[in-house]
Amino acid sequence: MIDLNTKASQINSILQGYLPEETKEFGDITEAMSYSVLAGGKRLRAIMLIESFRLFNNDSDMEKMLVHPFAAAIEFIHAYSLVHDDLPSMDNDMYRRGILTTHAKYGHAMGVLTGDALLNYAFETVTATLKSLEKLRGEVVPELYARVSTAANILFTKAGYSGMIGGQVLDVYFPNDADADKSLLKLRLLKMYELKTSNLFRAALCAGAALAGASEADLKKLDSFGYNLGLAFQIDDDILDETATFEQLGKDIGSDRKNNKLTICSLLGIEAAKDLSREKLELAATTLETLPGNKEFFTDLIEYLSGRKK
Ligand code: GRG
Repeated sequence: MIDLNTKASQINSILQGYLPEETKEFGDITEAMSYSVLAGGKRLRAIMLIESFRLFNNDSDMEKMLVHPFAAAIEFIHAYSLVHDDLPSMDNDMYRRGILTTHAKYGHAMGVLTGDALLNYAFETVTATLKSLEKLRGEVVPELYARVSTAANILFTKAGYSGMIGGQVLDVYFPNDADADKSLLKLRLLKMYELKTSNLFRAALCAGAALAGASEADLKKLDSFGYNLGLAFQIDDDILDETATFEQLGKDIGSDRKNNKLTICSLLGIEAAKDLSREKLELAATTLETLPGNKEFFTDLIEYLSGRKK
């Protein structure tokens, strides 16, 4: 069985290495960036990015010099999305990962700026890898430039207006129209979940594989795998928001109900939501079978996700 805690600790070391050095030269911004990133978290996206690379490639130098910065960058993007999602103009949450949210600790403006800085810093981190390519092979290898630019494009597109941000737009402006047709509401919710949550899963899997030199056909399979994994993850997130405790989640529970949000749980009921999550994980498992490499990690990940408690 996978040891996600050990893997998360390895990611924390990587993140510490890539975060900017703390300085008061620009007020609290570097402290708030570290606070938001290092607060904890399962580090699933970074772990998936590295494990996806390993399905196709076992070059440990390349993993360290190219894949680790991308793993750090996806956690910077994820952290920024959480910081902004917690703002008063969005979900207005005071706790995340067991501690005060960034805006609750540093003030509203610093919450906005910290999210902005983390997104920008993700871009700085991945583009800096271009400088290390020569060191990796002793010469400029165009193929590696192509891989980095493909991976960066995947990451920032999936996180952008037609990806994760687009999903947040649907989330914030999605009408809680209880009278609308149930199957239409379900379709709209699943589209929003795909955009908001599946897209960073897809980005992790496809960017890691692109860095490894995976084929277009395998990237498509990973995209589908990440789609279903992300949907199951978000459905379970909704279920946990209803059923878990503050101690388990490290954040206020019942947040969706507090914000009068329509979720797959409020629409279908908890049992049907659990069935839907299982169905998505089964689809993910079927796609996984068609991928090359040692898939033990991802098989275990599906197992973990089918019973996750936090
Ligand atoms: C662009 C502002 C903005 C938001 C984008 C991702 C997102 C939309 C908002 C964050 C809040 C949220 C409920 C996102 C859905 C994805 C999700 C379940 C995030 C929590 O991920 P975990 O459980 O978090 O992996 P940890 O703390 O473990 O890293």
